[in-house]
Amino acid sequence: MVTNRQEKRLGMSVDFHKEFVHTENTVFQFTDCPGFPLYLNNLIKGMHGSQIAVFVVDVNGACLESSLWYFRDQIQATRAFGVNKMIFCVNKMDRKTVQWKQHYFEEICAAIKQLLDKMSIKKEYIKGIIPISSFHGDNLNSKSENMAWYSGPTLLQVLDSIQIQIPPKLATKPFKMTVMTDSFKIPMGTIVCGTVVQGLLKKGMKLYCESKNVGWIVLKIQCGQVDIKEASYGMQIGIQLQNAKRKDLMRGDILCAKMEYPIVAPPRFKTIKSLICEVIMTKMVIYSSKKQCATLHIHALRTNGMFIQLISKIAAKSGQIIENPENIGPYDIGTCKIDVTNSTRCRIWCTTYQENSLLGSIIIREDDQIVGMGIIKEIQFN
Ligand SMILES: Nc1nc2c(ncn2[C@@H]2O[C@H](COP(=O)(O)OP(=O)(O)OP(=O)(O)O)[C@@H](O)[C@H]2O)c(=O)[nH]1
Ligand SMILES: [Mg+2]
Repeated sequence: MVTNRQEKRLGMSVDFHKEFVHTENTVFQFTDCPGFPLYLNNLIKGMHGSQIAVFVVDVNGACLESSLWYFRDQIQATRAFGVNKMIFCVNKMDRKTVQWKQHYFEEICAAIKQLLDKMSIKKEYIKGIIPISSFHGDNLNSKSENMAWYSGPTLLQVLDSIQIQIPPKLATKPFKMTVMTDSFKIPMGTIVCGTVVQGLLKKGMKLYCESKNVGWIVLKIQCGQVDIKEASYGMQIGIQLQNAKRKDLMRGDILCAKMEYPIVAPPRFKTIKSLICEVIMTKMVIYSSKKQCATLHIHALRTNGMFIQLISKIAAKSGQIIENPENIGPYDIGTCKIDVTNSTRCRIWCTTYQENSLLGSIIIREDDQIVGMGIIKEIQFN
């Protein structure tokens, strides 16, 4: 989906875009995320809260080969945010050089499987590898006549067969929603879009954000441009809030039904100072002697953090537990303190992983690479 002017000029996706697809049983919301490494930031924000990841891979092996490092990052990002249902679509089977031939598909299939194996992705996470042509619609919602050799399901059949389980603990908690896109004003209030990460939302409820004591009444809830009366865990919705101002709600904020301390909204004048996180660094080594910075993605929020203390680590090679380690290297499981007071954002809202896995997972990024990931174990306030 290339929709805005910048994307049309560049000929590629820059931001993420959402679109609804109705099948017999379900309404799916697709988020088309940019594939170019420079826009990794938008890919991470866009895919937060998703239940299933669909990777579109070019059938041309050379394309996969050249972007393998980045493809690996994309898979890691989805895993870090708890997406454990993956579908791989091998696209462009119509190409003149490919001509719907099975062996091209098999070759790329083997390369994907080898990569997933190397990354220790469990077999049960892989819901299908499907040869498609997005130009001609082959194997998307109807079986391809051009690829009679393929006897597996189409993309929609795979999607329809996947069962989404709602964690019972989160379904009954007070409502919370991450704000995915900046809000916009309409005459009757403000529209804000996001993902329900716990609880149930009903029309007429009062929602809060930040430590403001004002609440906004929910006038309307929409899902897939259809008005609905209530929204539950995992749904991506748009809500109309009475009297809210545009600047009150930004991408990365959390809207909640109940003011809670210290989980989401700390009291006025209190801000989050640091996070105690358990991390696995994949491409970056953090040293206790240096104060290193990196970009943090916590749900739809992007901020920057500084590693100020290494508390302990389980060494990747020996399995030994080391207190106050000198460094945390690739694939060590480390516990560290990350300072977020120099954040580019004036407000940061998150929870511990134990409280809500969708709000307490982090991805650590440097430029166009994912260098680590982790979970928030404790939040410290000023
Ligand atoms: N032959 C063929 N070409 C395709 C097919 N699907 C996409 N393309 C071409 O592949 C190129 C990239 O397509 P996009 O849809 O922009 O790919 P994308 O993965 O969304 O790319 P970004 O979001 O920019 O990373 C375009 O030139 C398309 O015309 C297909 O099914 N067959
Ligand atoms: Mg695109």
